[in-house]
Amino acid sequence: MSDSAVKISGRIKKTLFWTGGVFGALVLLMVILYLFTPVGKMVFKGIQTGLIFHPEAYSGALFPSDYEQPMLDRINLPPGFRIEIFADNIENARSLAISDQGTIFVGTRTEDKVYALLDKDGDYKAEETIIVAEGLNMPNGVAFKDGALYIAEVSRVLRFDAIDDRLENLPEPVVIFDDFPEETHHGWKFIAFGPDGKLYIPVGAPCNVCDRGDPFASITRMNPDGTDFEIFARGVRNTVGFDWHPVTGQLWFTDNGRDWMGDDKPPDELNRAQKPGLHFGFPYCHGKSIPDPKYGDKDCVLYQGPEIELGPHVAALGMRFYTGEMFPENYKNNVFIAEHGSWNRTVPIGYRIALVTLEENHAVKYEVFADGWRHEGETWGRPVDILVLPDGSLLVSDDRAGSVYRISYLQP
Ligand SMILES: [Ca+2]
Ligand SMILES: [Ca+2]
Repeated sequence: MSDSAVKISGRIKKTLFWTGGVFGALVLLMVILYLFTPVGKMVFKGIQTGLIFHPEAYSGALFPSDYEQPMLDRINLPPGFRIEIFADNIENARSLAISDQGTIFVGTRTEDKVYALLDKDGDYKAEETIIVAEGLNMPNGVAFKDGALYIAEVSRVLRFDAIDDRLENLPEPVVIFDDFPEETHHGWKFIAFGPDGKLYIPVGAPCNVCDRGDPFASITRMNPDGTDFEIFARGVRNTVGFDWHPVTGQLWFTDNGRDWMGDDKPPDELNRAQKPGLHFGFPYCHGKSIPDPKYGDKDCVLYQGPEIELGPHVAALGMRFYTGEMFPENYKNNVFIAEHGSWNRTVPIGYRIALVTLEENHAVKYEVFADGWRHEGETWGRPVDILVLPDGSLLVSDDRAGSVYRISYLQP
């Protein structure tokens, strides 16, 4: 071979070497990025079989959208309904409660604050936001009773007496209870007062699936002064929303199903507790009849199944019975559910408000009432809680867009 031929062959080898190297590095980078997507994680853990390539599964996963502004023109509602901003720039807006005087309290989970929203002129737009408390540990839960605001942290419950008269000059809180576990996994709490005058407080399971015994995976209750603590219901993985039926007075609650069992199971749940002492299945059984792979030898008939199975991984959080007069008659005493939206599913689901219709004290129908918080692969908002205002309109909190919306109805 001549010298020039050797030179050319050397150059080809070099080019091939570098091309191969760059290509290999790119492939490796793509594999690493894939493993960080929700689908990649499921494939890696063996929960998904086959490498799934569905555009919906990835959009927004690697490069999350920076939409953090409400995009209300994207929301779909039935005819006659409209949605507007009640309050904006409420970072991580979570649970909602209303006082006698109409002050709206908003808890947070990733912030350390609780807000009060004031609509002073009654136009259903809050013109003032007051930080009621800060420096708290996941103060997700807020409730109002007899002039006092109650706030639930992970392990404590605080009470601020005569709150409405003292918003400008906030009182020191009274700690009514400080004995809840300190685990933060599912440790944030939704709270509400029942028709029995007791404060209901769930304790989530501190895990995806585990059996840690009382008081984990339960709904507890106590008097407003923190006395007579007891466990009301067991087998509840993580409820972040409940309400009492306006006629029967029975407790209904959402429960978030476990993760890593595949895209389509288990379902989230809407449950009904007709009496104290029931066990709702977790961690042994999910939905109506899905035994857990880890605790698979239990007969699901032994547990209280849900009233209705909701979408898998939808993250059903806040729920309220519609007790207002503004909406058409067919909404009366039916259930609105805020679905925060999935993270543990190939094709995302949720990011909407669902409606569950009841007949004879049983849930018979589950349908979408409002959607569009996830639009063309971009999640710009995530509904958390719902509150019926005295005029019959609904407030909806959104912890991604940091907003509180109002949904109203006018006969079309
Ligand atoms: Ca106003
Ligand atoms: Ca259950």
